[in-house]
Amino acid sequence: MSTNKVSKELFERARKTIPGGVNSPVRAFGSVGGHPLFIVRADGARVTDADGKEYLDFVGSWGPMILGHNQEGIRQAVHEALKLGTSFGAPTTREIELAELVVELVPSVEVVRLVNSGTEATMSAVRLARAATGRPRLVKFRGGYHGHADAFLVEAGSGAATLGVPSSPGVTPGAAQDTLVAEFNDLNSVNAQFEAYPGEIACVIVEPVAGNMGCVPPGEGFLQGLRETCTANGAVLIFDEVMTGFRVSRGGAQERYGVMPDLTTLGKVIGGGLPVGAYGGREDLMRQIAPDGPVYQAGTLSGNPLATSAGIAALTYLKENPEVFERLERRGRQFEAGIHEIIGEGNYPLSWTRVGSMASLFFTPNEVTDWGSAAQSDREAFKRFFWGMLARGIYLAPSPFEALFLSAAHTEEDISDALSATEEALGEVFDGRVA
Ligand code: KE4
Repeated sequence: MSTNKVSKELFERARKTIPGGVNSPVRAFGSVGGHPLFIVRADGARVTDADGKEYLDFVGSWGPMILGHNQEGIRQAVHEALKLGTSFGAPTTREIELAELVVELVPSVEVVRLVNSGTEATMSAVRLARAATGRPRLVKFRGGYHGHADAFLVEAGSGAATLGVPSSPGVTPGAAQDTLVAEFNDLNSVNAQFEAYPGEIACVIVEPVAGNMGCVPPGEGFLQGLRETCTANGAVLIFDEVMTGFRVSRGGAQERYGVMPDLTTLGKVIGGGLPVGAYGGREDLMRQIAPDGPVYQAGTLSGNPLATSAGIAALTYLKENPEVFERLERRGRQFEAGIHEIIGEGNYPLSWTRVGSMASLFFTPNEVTDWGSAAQSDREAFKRFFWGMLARGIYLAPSPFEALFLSAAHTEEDISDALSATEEALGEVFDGRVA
């Protein structure tokens, strides 16, 4: 358990005025116990907590920090934007620049609307799909997480799964009744929903690489199968690329796997660490969004000048330095090779998944392909591993159902250090016991 005195005191103070002392549940260390670290600064691949301790960071603010923390170009861009004011409530040039970058980099996006979070992006994309098709139902996947809008809090992943409330109180039957659940990597379970509800399903929303049950790659043909099923049934295919966008390749999962959705939702990297989300895709769909069309969606701070300046800096860097993805892939391969060496031929009851610079070490010896297999993870063992890594200066997401993220700031030596810590921590967790 962390004995970080100042963080502990801050947490006790925070709990007095903020639910759980945090502004997003998964940060509360609920599934690993103890109290969260209060972070006071971050640079490159490292974060520093309120007790002055520095950690090698594999949370990366849950995905946005693909260039590392406090990246020079992003910091400068925000600094310059700040001199001109913080919010105007009027259109700005930067919104055009960011929209043009998204359209240029994300293959299927022709028109895009900027919002303030991934949740806003996904809830708006589903609203659009329902409006465009005149159908009420959506299909999501067990363990998939698309933010906290009512319709998604059914068998949700990420913090909802971590806290054991995958279907949250407060979500009324009316809000949840149109949400159908299928199994990730199981096309039959998707087709079964279309057969059960012919002509009623507006969309399928999928994390093309699941990241909220841990990192679970799509099986061969799964994404293409979803594409064909949605086309055959006149349903909208939504790739929720809030996590995978600009991460698993510059053009996201749709570029990596060559499957084009009708709508794409984005977040995290698009804002360079400031609050930006976006949804976009086929022009015939997006032109139905107000004020072009009747589908209403709005936001006071959507396209905010500071946030868009950070997003433009982040995406411009990725556009102009495509070799970043090769570097991320090399670091990912280095990490993977080290993990495979540690796991060996069943030394430990663990399995590893990775897509580019997002990965997961699952505390189950079986291959993880969906929520059912991910949920077999030994949560107690993960908890001991988490604290063992923290004690060695490695900051992982405090949940067995999250991905770890590498950034362009992680060096070969950083990965080597993380592997040494992993080997030691696993030795402790399993008492040096071979599985
Ligand atoms: P936000 O509303 O948190 O910006 O985005 C929601 C969202 C939508 N879609 C996907 C695929 C996502 O991963 C997320 C948010 N991811 C979690 C981490 N697994 C955010 C962390 C948190 O809830 O604090």
